[in-house]
Amino acid sequence: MNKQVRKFHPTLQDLGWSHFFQEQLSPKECETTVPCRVFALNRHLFEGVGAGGRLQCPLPQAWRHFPEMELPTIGDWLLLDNQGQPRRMLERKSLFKRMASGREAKLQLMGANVDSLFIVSSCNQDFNLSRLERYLALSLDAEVEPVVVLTKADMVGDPSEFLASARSLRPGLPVIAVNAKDVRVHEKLHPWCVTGQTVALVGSSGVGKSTLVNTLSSANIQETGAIRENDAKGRHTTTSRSLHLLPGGGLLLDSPGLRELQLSECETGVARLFEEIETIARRCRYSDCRHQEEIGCAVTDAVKRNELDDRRLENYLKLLREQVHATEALQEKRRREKCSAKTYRRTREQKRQE
Ligand SMILES: Nc1nc2c(ncn2[C@@H]2O[C@H](COP(=O)(O)OP(=O)(O)OP(=O)(O)O)[C@@H](O)[C@H]2O)c(=O)[nH]1
Ligand SMILES: [Mg+2]
Ligand SMILES: [Zn+2]
Repeated sequence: MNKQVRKFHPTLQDLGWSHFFQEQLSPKECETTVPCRVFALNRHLFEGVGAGGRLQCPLPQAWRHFPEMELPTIGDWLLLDNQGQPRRMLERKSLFKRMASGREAKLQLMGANVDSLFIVSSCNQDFNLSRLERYLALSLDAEVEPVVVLTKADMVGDPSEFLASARSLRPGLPVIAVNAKDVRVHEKLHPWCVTGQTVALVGSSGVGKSTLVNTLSSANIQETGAIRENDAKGRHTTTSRSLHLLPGGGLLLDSPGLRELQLSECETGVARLFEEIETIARRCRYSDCRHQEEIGCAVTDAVKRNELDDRRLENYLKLLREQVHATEALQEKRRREKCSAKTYRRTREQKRQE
């Protein structure tokens, strides 16, 4: 099929549609609605793509009171009625979320129905194992395959040290060094960028996420920006999330660079990533051992015997503490919202009876 035609008239399968979503439709919905995937969101206005092409439409007024988790994010599937109005959102196959930056305890959805995650970092000062572990925990929690993409390999003589360090984070983890500006990146990332598969790009600002989108789409669709020379930090060029259909198949979700990924409700991901520490911890004398120099702590013993990396243990403990804090803050917020929703309904009921 001609590449241009394919780009503008995608089938639902090109857009990531599968049995998982089809099975959620009632016989009536099959007749009266059409599915549409969220490609971009601007407050309450969404841009979607379906088999009929691209459309822009506001989200229903009533949805504005929905909790964050029930509001659509990039990558979600919506069912539209024959007026083109969204009727409902379909259950997600996967979801990435984090604690929003700022003081208020708030969840931020980062993308839905993603098949693999490109954790992008560069062969420069951005490279940081503890930061990579945060993203790995995020993907393992969402049961999405992680791939570490190390950009700017062309800027270092030999990227093998970066590759080896990243590979040490998890057995079998795919780690690929690339020059994001070089067309050969297609070959290297092809296994994940196939028709109907959605890949999300995450990482700090300036690591080359949008550059990868441009090279993989063979087009200049995303703005890119130079990094600061002294510390290799980016300038937050991309400011909103967006989904892009690749001419050769596959979808890429570009996101703004994160200063720091604050995980939320990600206990399973942390446990999966640090499985070896949790296994050693079963041998600690006390079941509530905090692995901080307590008597009979098998974990700190393993560090002393050089069987466990001190940095990795520190990061594990830090992520666990953050999880407890984030979960408590979110539970408290949800309790408050439940109370105010009840009051809202009661007042509305009273007004109706008057
Ligand atoms: N030499 C080289 N430069 C690269 C590579 N990848 C990205 N760049 C450059 O790095 C700078 C930042 O790239 P962007 O694609 O804007 O980075 P980003 O991750 O999208 O950044 P934000 O949108 O701010 O999150 C640009 O000047 C790119 O040309 C690479 O592999 N090699
Ligand atoms: Mg960008
Ligand atoms: Zn212990």
